[in-house]
Amino acid sequence: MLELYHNNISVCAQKVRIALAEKGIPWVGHHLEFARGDQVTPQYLKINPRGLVPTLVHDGQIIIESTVIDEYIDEVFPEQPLKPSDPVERAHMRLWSKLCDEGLHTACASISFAAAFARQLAHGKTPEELEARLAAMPDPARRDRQRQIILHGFDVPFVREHVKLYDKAIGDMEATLSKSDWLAGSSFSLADISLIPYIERMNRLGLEGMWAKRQRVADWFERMMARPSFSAISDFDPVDYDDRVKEKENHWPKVKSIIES
Ligand SMILES: N[C@@H](CCC(=O)N[C@@H](CS)C(=O)NCC(=O)O)C(=O)O
Repeated sequence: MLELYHNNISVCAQKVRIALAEKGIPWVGHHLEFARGDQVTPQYLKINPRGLVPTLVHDGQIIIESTVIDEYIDEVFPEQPLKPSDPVERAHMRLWSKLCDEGLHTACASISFAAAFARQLAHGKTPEELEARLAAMPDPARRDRQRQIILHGFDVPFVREHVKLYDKAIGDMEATLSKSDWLAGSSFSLADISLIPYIERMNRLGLEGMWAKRQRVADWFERMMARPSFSAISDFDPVDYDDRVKEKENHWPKVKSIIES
């Protein structure tokens, strides 16, 4: 049996749900609500000491980290392979995964927090309750980033750097997609799966201006949304944190000014 500890709008959980959907593998979900701290309860920390989702439990074996989980799924369920057969393309695929793990993910968290989640986390909590919730996070760096964004939003220097990092990553996607249909080369792969949630997150935050002049990224995103596996994102409505703010708020002028600075 496959059990997935996840959150409906977590980008890393979306990566795993898309891989499972591409393979048509059934799974049982355990939804964790971030704002109330389900991910930092002593019980969950025993399964994932980082206090993060996703966590996959396969026949009792615990696998953490979305990139590792996606490769695991592809190895254990080899039908409909999601890794290119060509070693060079496989190396390219892993470079895209590394981009997510080594920078884009943190940038995504900063932008999402500044645009939406900081207010949602603080909502209804006394300063003491908010501090207690932050203090429960196992990663002090992540905790400190969230504290600063709650206070200063997009004006925190590292948030501005993260906006620029994101813009560069989308520029790199545009350059790659001018040479091949898919990010790793000639076939849809875990590289595309890794990036879909990060583009959809910006879309939901109303920051699609990031690829307004990047036609190949726009076309690629249309193709990704047309795949049946996109339901692994679109069928899962926000429960606590809500990234669908584009109808209510416009953060694009601020983000655009950071990109152009
Ligand atoms: N490198 C990890 C990152 C996991 C991660 O950051 N998960 C976020 C959701 S996308 C989370 O659990 N956040 C909870 C929190 O910040 O308290 C992975 O790829 O699985």
